[in-house]
Amino acid sequence: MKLDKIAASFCLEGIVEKVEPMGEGFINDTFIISTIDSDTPDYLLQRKNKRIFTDVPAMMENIQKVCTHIRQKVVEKNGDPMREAMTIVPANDGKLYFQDEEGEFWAVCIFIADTISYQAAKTPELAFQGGKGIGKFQAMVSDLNEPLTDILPGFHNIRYRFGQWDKVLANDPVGRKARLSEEISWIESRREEMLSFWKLVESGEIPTRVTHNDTKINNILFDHNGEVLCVIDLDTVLNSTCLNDFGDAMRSYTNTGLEDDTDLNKVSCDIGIFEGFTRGYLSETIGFLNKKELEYLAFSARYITYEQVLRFLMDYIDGDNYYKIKHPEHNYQRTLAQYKLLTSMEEQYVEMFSIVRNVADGLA
Ligand code: GN1
Ligand code: MG
Repeated sequence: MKLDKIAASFCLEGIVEKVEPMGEGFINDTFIISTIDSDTPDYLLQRKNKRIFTDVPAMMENIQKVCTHIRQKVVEKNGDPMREAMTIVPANDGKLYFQDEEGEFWAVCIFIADTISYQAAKTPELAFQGGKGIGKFQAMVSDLNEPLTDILPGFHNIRYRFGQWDKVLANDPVGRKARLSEEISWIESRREEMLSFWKLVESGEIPTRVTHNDTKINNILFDHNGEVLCVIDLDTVLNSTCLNDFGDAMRSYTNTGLEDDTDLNKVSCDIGIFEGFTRGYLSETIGFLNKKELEYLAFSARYITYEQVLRFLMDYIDGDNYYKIKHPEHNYQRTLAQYKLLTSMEEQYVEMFSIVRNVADGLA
């Protein structure tokens, strides 16, 4: 189906001028719908990846619940709900999505204009603001009592990931396993350590809360004062541990290189950025995080980075079915770069741990 027809299936204000591709997501396809007049908004149109999101209607319900809740909080604080919250635009039939003739699912939200987004955190100050933004987001949804559907069971659950990993390795569908024994040993040698962290989540010592689960820096919109305006890309809002949001943010913020850098010398964990983000994050969350969460905050950076190494390597061994790739070795390249980041975090872990303790003590 043509993009303009898809756009016309949603309750848009104004006259559509054009629909063009935008961004580089690994999962969905994103387009921007521009409208002719300056007093009507532009929109983001997404084709949701139905292979990964097998229940798009439930996902959109989750997103809507979170957006509605955040909107209310923003209004209570006299903020601007059209800029500080995401606005989902329904289809003409009132549903939160449109399903085309080919069975593809589409969703639209208002494009928040005049914002800044970053691919990397260059300064501790920016990291501080990013940390505050994620902390605020978690604080705002901490009293969201409506249940969310678990649309991605096991998303950041390493026990679940090991289940997938073991199957993919047993099948070895494209015969890549034989030459990856070293890389596979990176995963295996840390299996127990990662599982013992996850057991704390399973036992409830580390509680489950409403979380974002994809807190990369490019999923945050900043304003011109350098403060966080709005957290976007809510596809993965789920009940999980707050630590996953902290850890995933650290995986992207602290990386001095690219997620798929070919020059591994460029990849490392910047401890100043780690500290900046931690300060911002804890300034908003210290009131509700428990002792165990604080104790494992620094570890969560290693946990999520490890999980990402596993996911990229697993997808490579599986024949590249999950992540979009730009060339045949892309997932392998991502694996090496994320592993380099992981080892850099491991080397600096003692320092990361004491930064969290010092910042938390300073706020207590
Ligand atoms: C995916 O689509 P994107 O780029 O926002 C992925 C994240 C990974 C990330 C790797 C639903 O996010 O979990 O960390 O790629 N999202 C899903 O950069 O799997
Ligand atoms: Mg994204």
